[in-house]
Amino acid sequence: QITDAKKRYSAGVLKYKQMGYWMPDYVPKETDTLCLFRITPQDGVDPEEAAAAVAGESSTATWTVVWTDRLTACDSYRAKAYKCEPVPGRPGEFFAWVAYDLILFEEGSIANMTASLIGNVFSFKPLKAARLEDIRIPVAYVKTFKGPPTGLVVERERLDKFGRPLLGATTKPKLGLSGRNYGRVIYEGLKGGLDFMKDDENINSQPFMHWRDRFLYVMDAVNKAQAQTGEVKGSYLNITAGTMEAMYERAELAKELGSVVVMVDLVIGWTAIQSMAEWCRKNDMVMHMHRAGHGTYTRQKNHGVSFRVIAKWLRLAGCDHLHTGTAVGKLEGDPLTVQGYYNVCRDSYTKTDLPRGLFFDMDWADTKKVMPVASGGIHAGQMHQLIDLFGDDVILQFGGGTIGHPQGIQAGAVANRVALECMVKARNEGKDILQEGPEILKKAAQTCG
Ligand code: CAP
Ligand code: MG
Repeated sequence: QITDAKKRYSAGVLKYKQMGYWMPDYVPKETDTLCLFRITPQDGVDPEEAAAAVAGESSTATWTVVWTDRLTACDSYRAKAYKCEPVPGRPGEFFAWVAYDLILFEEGSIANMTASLIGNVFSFKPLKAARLEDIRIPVAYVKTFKGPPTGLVVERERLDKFGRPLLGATTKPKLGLSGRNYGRVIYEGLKGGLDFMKDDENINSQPFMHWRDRFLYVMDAVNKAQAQTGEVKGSYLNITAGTMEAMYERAELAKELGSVVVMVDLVIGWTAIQSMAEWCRKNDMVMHMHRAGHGTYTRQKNHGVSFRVIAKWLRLAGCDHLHTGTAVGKLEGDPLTVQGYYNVCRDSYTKTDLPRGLFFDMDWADTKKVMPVASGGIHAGQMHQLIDLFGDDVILQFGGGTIGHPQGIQAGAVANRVALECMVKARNEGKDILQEGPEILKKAAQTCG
């Protein structure tokens, strides 16, 4: 029997349908997790078989029937591929819908859910490529997560800032500054009018600047800027490190020095993210998530995981700020798709919206909202486009667009704040900011040198 199965398998003849993973009549339950995969079967592989194989390999199956199947209640444990359709305009690609029973995942664990859904299946030979496009996580499973430690409503209350996007900047150059020079950049940016400054994704504790030096100089700068401006300010202290112990140590010092926010990189992994979110929850700290590394698996249109799925997992795992793209800056992303990511961060109920890439309704059961962060090659001259695309609940982050200002860092920060305020005012007065924006910005620029 095993030799037969191997032959069939090598010849591309799959038997996952026969094994029970293809159920075209299945009506998904409200408590099921639903996944939409984009699959590209190898030549000669039947798409429905491929869809069934995805269901099988991401739940209970291996490449052949095993005797021990009969010792389990296999009907509930098997995932069910219930629909498979060609992707319009993309020959060779198919959408496959798969349903997973609630009992398949441990409560409150993104690590467990992802080990099934993106575990083996992406290197499965009968598929040339596979991409997890979207996911509907049932409200019953949503309720097993605590979500963002602070959430955007409480964050605004703590900052006492309403009715406009928040402004930030990433300190540049990414690497090489000493603690003292670094602190100067933070001070000038905040004093000039930014709400936040930010460590870059790759700054941790390198020979040119030990993390403690960075934290001390940065918090000194934050305190001085707060005293001078009378506003609450913050600087995302990147606590990413090689071990959880080191991250906790760094987070503790950030808190002791009076920081309102800490930052981690996506590359620390799901379990570390959930642990740091729990720490932030207990310590009234905002958690900034930098999505470093995501492009390695979100960018290709036919293989990997869409960022909208990553954003859903991150909202449940718990973060307060999330980099979600800009559509107008230096990094890849089209406006509608990027708006779909913003919906995932900010909606209480994510409605199906195909142009924005949202394939399912999803009830978030009032899970706190994440503040999306727009960054990557943006500058004050795009303020009208950014406000038009993303509205008020967003952090606009200009790194090069602040620190690269011809008249200096503080002047760059002033320019951003002036551009933001004039554009919000124009929008609130009912002006068509997309049309009139550039002219309004030019005039405002004359008022700030
Ligand atoms: C931006 C940035 C951010 C990226 C992240 C950089 O600097 O600091 O890491 O924008 O991308 O290193 O490029 P600039 P995303 O403002 O000077 O471009 O937000 O898409 O995750
Ligand atoms: Mg960066």
